Amino acid sequence: MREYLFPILLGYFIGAIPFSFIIAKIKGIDLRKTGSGNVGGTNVLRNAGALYGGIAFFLDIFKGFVVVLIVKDLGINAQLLAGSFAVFGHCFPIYLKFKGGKGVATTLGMFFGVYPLSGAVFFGIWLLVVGVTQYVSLASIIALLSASIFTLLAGKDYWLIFLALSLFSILRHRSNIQRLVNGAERKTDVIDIFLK
Ligand code: NKO
Repeated sequence: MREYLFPILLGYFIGAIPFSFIIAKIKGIDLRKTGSGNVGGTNVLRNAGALYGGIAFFLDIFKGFVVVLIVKDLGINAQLLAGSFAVFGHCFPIYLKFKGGKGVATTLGMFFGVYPLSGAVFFGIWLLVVGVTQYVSLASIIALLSASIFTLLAGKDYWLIFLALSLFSILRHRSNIQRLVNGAERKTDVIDIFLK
């Protein structure tokens, strides 16, 4: 157990750094009171534009990636723990009274760290769905499931961890799902915002 304490604590405290919240704050925006109210990259993009949104996306992804990288030599279990706790840290950050984001970007970073090809699958599917529908939440849900199923088909024995993390993040999209069903979900033209 003791050898897992380091990955758990590292994952949690790095994952809990609320980069999206901080980046929006630099622009004078309180993310919790703007747009969807979510402290995630999408809400930064929506309200602070491509530069700030891009940096927020990058840092929230990077924290999930880097904790996996740091514990690489400790083996796969340590990597999975560090990555998973980074996602929990992002969702329940001690620095924001435990009210964090939905965990999508940090899960993507963890996927990239543990199994880069699954991260690539996530990224491709996410871009495709967001490009076609402009619903970021829908893109996130489908990309999380696709990357997990890909990991299963690739025969990785940690696929269940990927799927569990994905379901955890999807559960945090309940209000988005409700809006999607009602036709009330906001559209964000991510690709247009970035290319403009
Ligand atoms: O605010 O509730 P909301 O609508 O924000 O947010 C729902 C959303 C929450 O998740 C996020 C993080 C999503 C991270 C996805 C990372 C995908 C990589 C982004 C790179 C963008 C590069 C675009 C280049 C276009 C040319 O589900």
